[in-house]
Amino acid sequence: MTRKEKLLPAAKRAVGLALASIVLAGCRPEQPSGGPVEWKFALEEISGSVQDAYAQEFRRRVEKRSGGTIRVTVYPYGALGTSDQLTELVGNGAIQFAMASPGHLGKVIPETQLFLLHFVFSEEDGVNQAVLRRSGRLHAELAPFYRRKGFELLSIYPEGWQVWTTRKPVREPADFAGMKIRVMTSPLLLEAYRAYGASPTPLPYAEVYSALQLRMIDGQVNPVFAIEEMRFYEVTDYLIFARHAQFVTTAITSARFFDGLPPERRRWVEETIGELEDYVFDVQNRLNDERLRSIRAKKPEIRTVELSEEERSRFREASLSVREEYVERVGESGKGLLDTLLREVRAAEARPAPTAFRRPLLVENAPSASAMPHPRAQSSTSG
Ligand code: 6CS
Repeated sequence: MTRKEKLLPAAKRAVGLALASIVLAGCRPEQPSGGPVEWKFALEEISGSVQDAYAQEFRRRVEKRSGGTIRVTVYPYGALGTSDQLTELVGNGAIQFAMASPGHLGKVIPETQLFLLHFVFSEEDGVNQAVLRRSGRLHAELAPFYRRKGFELLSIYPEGWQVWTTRKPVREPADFAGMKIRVMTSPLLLEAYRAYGASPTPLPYAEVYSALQLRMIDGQVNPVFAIEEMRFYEVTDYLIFARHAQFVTTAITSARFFDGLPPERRRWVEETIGELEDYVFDVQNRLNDERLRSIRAKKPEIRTVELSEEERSRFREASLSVREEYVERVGESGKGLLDTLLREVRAAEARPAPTAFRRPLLVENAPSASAMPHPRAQSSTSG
């Protein structure tokens, strides 16, 4: 699906998905003709997105390493199915690679909902990147939970800060009261927004624009690049920057496929995945910055609100009970993973790492966030 294309109506898409599954299920990665082997890589995002940049670079590097013996086909969101369906397609061997975001994957691998908790990451982007690396402890502790479900966890990477898009300003949890906010479909997200007094509404990605347009929901949450490319900004009035969570995604393949690869091909995959960590980190930084400028240019009347530290601390306080809910739902392993994440973030913050830096959240020409008055205190907000 390209950025300009309209989203398919649900029924038409369902038929398309069924057909795509049948077609793909009949394909084998090894080509009997002796031509290049085809690897299929499916995305939860459209062409031009962060995930697309990742997969296109994966394609370029793997094809080069293989000397033309492997051809990688990238399927953007909408071509094969919803996030849940892509995970299924990897599981049944119809495709070889996919992105699987914890916001949806949490239904299959509850442990991954760790990344849906609020205020667990550092405010320093470089620290978060370091903590999520394939060589890190968190990756090592999370990978066995993917294995249990038949998947190899290739990479965990951040796609930027989550931003609330709303029709009214939000500065404290009470501002969420009764607000229907669309969330991804993992159950912990319902708890995360109920903790603020909102009415969370889980929906697949493709249905968000029309739900906003038809006012079935009042707001949604996604990183800036996605708000721009999915045109959510057209049907919203406010962008609320709370730095409450990073959008974290994972790249997966099937364990059976991965284990069955000849050592040389497995090495090509592993080397490429390793190189893409820094690559995609830079891409998401750039896209989130550029797209904020683009939203402002296309819709100058949109208002941006960046919460002050004091305002953030009220949300942080309200979010803490959801950590307990996570541990309760996931059990001892969840407690271990949460402890590891918090410990790793603290340790990385303490290290003078060259990549650790705090980027200004709002790009140039942004209205001074902390200078923005609370709507209850003053009558006008701008941005
Ligand atoms: O909100 C969602 O459902 C989607 N958002 C992004 C940025 N990527 C994939 C995910 O499915």
